[in-house]
Amino acid sequence: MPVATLLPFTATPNRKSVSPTSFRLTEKFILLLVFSAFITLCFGAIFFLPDSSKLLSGVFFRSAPAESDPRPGTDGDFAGAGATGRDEKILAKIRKDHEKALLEAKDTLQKRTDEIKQDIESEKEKVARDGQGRGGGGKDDSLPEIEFVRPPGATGHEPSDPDTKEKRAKIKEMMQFAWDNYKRYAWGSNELRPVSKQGHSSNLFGSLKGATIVDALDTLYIMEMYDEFEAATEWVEKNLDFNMNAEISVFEVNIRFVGGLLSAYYLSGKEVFRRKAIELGEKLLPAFKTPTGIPWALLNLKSGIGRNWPWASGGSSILAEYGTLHLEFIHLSRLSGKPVFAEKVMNIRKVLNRLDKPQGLYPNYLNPNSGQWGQHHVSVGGLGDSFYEYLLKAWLMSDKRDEEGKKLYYDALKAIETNLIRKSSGGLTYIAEWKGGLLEHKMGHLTCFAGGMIALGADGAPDDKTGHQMELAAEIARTCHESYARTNLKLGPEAFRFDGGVEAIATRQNEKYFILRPEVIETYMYMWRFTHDPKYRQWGWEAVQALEQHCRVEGGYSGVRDVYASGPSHDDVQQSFYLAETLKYLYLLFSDDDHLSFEHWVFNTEAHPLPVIKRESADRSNQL
Ligand code: DMJ
Repeated sequence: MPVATLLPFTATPNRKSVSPTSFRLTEKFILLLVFSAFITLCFGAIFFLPDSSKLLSGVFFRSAPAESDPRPGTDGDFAGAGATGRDEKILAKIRKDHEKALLEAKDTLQKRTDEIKQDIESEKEKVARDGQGRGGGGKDDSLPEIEFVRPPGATGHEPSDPDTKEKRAKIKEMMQFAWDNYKRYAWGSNELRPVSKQGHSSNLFGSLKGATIVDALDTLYIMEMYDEFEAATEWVEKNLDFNMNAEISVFEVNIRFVGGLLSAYYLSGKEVFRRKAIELGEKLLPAFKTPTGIPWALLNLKSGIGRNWPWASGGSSILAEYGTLHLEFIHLSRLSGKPVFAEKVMNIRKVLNRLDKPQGLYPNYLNPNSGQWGQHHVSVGGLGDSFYEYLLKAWLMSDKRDEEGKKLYYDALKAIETNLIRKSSGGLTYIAEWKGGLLEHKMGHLTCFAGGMIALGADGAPDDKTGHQMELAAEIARTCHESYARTNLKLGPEAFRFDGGVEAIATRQNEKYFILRPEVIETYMYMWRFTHDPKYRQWGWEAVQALEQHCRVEGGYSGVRDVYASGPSHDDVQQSFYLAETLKYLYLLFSDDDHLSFEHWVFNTEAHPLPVIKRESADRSNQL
């Protein structure tokens, strides 16, 4: 049978093509109707649906990575256009930018996963090339040689006062107990289950392993537990592996793993930690591959594909997550000779600088595609906290050269004071949360770190001749102490309220737990260093006693489910931050001030000490 006979009539090759003019009038009418319905639908979708209009202004007009246009106030320049010639130039520019943005957006939308992976690979190669340009190959062995100089105060000496000495020794014993049990029952796992005596992992680390080991390295070192430090180092050398198909939290891995490795390097000078920190840092870089350069919250370490928490407002990234990379990434650039790390975090600032801040406040949610705020929730506790901390510490860590960090911090603090800080009728100062302009009179345990932060910043605070900021820090420390003192177990709840007739008390069942968090003790440590008021050591010691009485179990330390109950119900998790932060801050509270002094060290948000980059050394090496 000839092929032609199998084809439908209109497709017969020999048949003359049907011209539109040969349609009948009714056919033409129907075609016209279908066509106009289609056009209306397209325009309707683009201009009238709220999300689509956001897409237009958000993705298409702002999709070029923020790095590509660092000029401030670009939008404003267009608004003031007056003369015709200038108008035309501006219009031509808008048109050109628009076309470029459309092409980029189309390009991105059409990319398949394998192409995205390819982009990531090219980015990785670029990172390696960057390194080569600075005298080394792309591989680990090509890292620039650097002379290791240990900053002062990595270890301390015994306090002269016997009581303090004894308390400090007790805290070291607690560390020994927490570590030995982890080693015995959960070696290599992320965390220990001290009641059931087995390993535990949360999904924050995907299939990464050894969070407790990496988080504890520097605490072991500063407590001079050298055998344990050696065992931990050996585990890192042989087992710490990042080449896995694991989706991790960029923030958690940065503060615990990158931060822990960096500190271990700066304390011990062992190259393995520098190598591993840089290797992991490079693994995190694909998280920044978003239209704005604001990183994703979650990243698959193998594929380099990122995404945000499904619960985060409109696909947003979280302030405390993308805002808590700065310290580690600056050090990664320093240690690797690769500017890419510092560039990524400086770009985050650029994006933030261009945005309007409601009442000078930073909302917790920011969409990485559009570069626009999500819901207007503001908090100095969960979701916001360490962003503010890193602004201040970026300035301090730069030996006070990072003037932008300084300004951003003090401006933000001013807005927090005006809008969020309140005093209860019983005289307790607290930091409330802000939801679209309305205050929720609740303070989280996490927020209690702010006492320490404000004390640390009080020193260089502009226009603070009266010591107002130090007073504020002391008031917050007192409130947080009250949140402990008003419970049965003398441990603080996850969140406490100042409404419904209560002050500094948790009223909701799901806010009554304590998971060995450090923030209140952290604030005591800072307050002690700045004031030497003995009450801070006394409050710290009360916490030690409560931890010993209610959290110490046969196989380690555990959180408790309800701090108002008559006795503890254990949650069976020994969090890695208990060894990284809680015990370290307690130990430093009972140590002399020159042990990890603030003059030479800045603590990352997981209490990992990073050295201040002294002006002289920065000038010498012409570095950050
Ligand atoms: C730690 O992992 C860090 O301090 C982080 O910034 C938030 N809180 C936990 C401990 O509570």
